[in-house]
Amino acid sequence: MSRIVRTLFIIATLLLCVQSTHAETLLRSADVHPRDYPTVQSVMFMSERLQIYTNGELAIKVYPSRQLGEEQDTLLATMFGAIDINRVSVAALGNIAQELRVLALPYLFTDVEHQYRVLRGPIGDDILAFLEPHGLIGLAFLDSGARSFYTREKPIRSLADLQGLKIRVQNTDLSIQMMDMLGANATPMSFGQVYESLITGVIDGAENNWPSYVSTRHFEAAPYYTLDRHTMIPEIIVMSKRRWLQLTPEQQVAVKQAAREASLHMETLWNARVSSAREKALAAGVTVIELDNKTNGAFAAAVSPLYREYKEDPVIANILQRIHAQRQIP
Ligand code: GTR
Repeated sequence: MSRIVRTLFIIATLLLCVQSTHAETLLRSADVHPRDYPTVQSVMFMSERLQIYTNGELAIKVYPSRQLGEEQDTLLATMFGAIDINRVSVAALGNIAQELRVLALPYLFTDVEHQYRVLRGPIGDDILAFLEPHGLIGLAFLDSGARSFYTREKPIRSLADLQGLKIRVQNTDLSIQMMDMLGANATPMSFGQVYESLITGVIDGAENNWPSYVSTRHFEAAPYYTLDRHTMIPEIIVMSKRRWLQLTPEQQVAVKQAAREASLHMETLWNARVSSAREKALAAGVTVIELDNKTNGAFAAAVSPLYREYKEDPVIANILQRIHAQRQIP
């Protein structure tokens, strides 16, 4: 089924459901991850809070494991109002609201504290607001750690090892450009296709954080994990603006509050999951490669032209400057 047909199919099915259920109390939420993954658990936590704050008027039903489709498809359905809430990677949103690409730039954050200062403060709020003209309400950011490379046949220990390798990337211009600069052969495809592509050798590797690397079982097919931490692209919870406008002002406040609490709760869920994923991978014999400072520097230098390019956009240049100013605790 082509992507557009698939999306229309999802939209039609969900719109039919809207008419036949008490949809005003049950918000549908999509996620590509399985039920026990922290993002799914975090939106379930949001639902619990929401029920409390609205005296049971609103709750969320999460459809995990790509039940409603791949990330980009469900995002379109969310913009149309056929899906109410969606938990996606910010990378997927950069294709819709250009300004959000700033958060997908490599080596943007010095550490997770820097990322929290940015995302949990006024810069984060301003970035969320960029979504509204596109039919989406940005509710909150969630942890996603750092993305690193993993490969099937040989470990990546230097830039030279990466040259010409077919690396699966999220379907965005920025990640393709980044792989070009690193000398890899970017192969965009949806998340759900990666496992089979690794098994069959259609690609040589991919890149993701510890929890995704393990929950997808990619580590079984690609047992060399190079912790180069090239990006720290957060997750995000968005809501369809069409559905948002149907809520009362009190319900809107409750949704935002519940999302904020889910975002804070995610930190604990995430840290626990990173540890357990790492242990599981190590127990399965995965080889973990840490790069020395010089090699890390070479990776960062290779992708630095991206900054020159993105700074040409005055809006992005301004956000970048504000993000950089948060490197040290102000
Ligand atoms: C994960 C993210 C997913 C999806 C996936 C991917 O880290 O949580 O939403 O974007 O990466 O690589 O497609």
